Amino acid sequence: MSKAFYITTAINYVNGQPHLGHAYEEIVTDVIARARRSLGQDVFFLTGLDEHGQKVQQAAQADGKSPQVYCDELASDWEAFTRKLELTNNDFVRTTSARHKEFVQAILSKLHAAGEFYQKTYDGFYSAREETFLTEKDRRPDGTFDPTYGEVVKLQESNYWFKLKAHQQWLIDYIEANPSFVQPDYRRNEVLGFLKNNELEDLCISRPLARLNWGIPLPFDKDYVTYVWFDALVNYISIPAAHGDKNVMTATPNFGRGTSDSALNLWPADIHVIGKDILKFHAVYWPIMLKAMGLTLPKQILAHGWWQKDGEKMSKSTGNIVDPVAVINEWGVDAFRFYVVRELDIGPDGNWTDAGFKSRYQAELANGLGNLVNRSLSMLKRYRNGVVTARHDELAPDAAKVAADTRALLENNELQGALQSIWHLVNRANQYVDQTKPFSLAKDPTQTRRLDEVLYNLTETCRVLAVLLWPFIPGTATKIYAQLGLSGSPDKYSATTWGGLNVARPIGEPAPLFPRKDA
Ligand code: ME8
Repeated sequence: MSKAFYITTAINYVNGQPHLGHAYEEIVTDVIARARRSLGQDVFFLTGLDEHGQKVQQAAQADGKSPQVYCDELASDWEAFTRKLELTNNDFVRTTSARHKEFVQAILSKLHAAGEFYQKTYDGFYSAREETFLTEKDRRPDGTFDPTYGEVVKLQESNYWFKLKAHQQWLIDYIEANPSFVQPDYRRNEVLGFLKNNELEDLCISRPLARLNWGIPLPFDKDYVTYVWFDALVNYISIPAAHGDKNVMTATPNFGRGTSDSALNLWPADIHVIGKDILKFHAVYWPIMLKAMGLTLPKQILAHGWWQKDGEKMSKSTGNIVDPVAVINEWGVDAFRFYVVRELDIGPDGNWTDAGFKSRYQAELANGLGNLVNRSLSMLKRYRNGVVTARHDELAPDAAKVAADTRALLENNELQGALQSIWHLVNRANQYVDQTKPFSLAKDPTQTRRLDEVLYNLTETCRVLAVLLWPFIPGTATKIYAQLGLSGSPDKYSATTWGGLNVARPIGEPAPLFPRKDA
């Protein structure tokens, strides 16, 4: 089986309900996955949950539940959330599942046998909030630690450590030789800067049971569980292994899962989509872990920025949050999907404002796209009983240019740019209505032919737009197809070719795509 385009999100901590940041990452990844499928690629999209570690154990405790019960309850909310966002993920990983835990243990055994770990007593500082060991170098000039670490305590503890240090120069060389490995460029420079200016510390991969019991037991020492990040990163290969991916199985010869007849070919991942805060884990620790396992590196780590609301950090405690489910219930999932991708390019930080959301809804969705489709189809219904007669190519060059530009942007994961490109066609077609004035042509018996031409151009443009929009707002794209009386789904980019409309077959019923909300 040929290799699929394999794309992942970070796996989300199940210590609460999904928020705007999670929704954004999932939608960006889904748009890329859908776009690649539309362009003809076989795609495997993986998302899921990070269920171990201290954060989850503490959240469960605060809720008076055992961690497993707590995770099981929340996992069903998170899975429902993937459907709410209309994600097309092919699998959903939970790090407490047997398929994942067994694989992590197989990897740990292999690395242990290969001498990649050693045991030592650590004497230093520890941030419980970030579950991380700190050194003198982490102190700020005034001697304190960054407040993001929360309370920092002195700690003396014996643990297992993974040898990272030895690979520092190799990683620098790799990132320099592969400019697309970390994107955008400024994130790549950040990683290179970090690697060149700091000596890498080895990574502590265990936590003593006495302090934390919510984790995967180390297969070679029953007194320890696995550090949550070592467990979590491995999800990107444990799921391919569960699907029998031979590229991953070579790294774990003793691992018994997977059947060859249904085996998928996934690894290496084409894109890991992550937020900027977890870049070091993905661009430093993960490549070195893979190298030690004898596996190829992912092709790209694509880091997006962080959302704020009204210019302030989002936080449950201050109530400054955006609840994606509430927005979707009020405005529809496509309005939400559209806004987050149109508003924020993959890379910089973004700012949610309710006014900005409403303004894009009104201007771009209701008055732009919605109005174009509704007036085009309503005029065809009124003047021609819903039937276009003959093909006409006046807007064909505009549609072809936008389709070509959009394709190039999609292939480069420039989703915001792709939407801007698509809106050139929306605006061009709305302008075409104003210029050709079909409502005046309809009153003039000598203009019958011209009206036919104009209506064809408008209707066909709506069809092409449905195909272009499908990765972003699939429900709306499907509604446009249905209103055009077309069977099937607008999910193949090749259908952007001009002339696909059924001549002489009536369209369906026009209905507003984005109802105006005047409140
Ligand atoms: O970090 N804006 O999980 P997580 C944009 N379990 N993105 C945001 C955001 C915001 N305000 N807040 C969070 C974890 N994110 C680990 C990952 S992967 C092997 C393990 C993004 O639930 C964040 O950057 O804290 C990350 O990519 C994702 O949401 C999950 O964050």
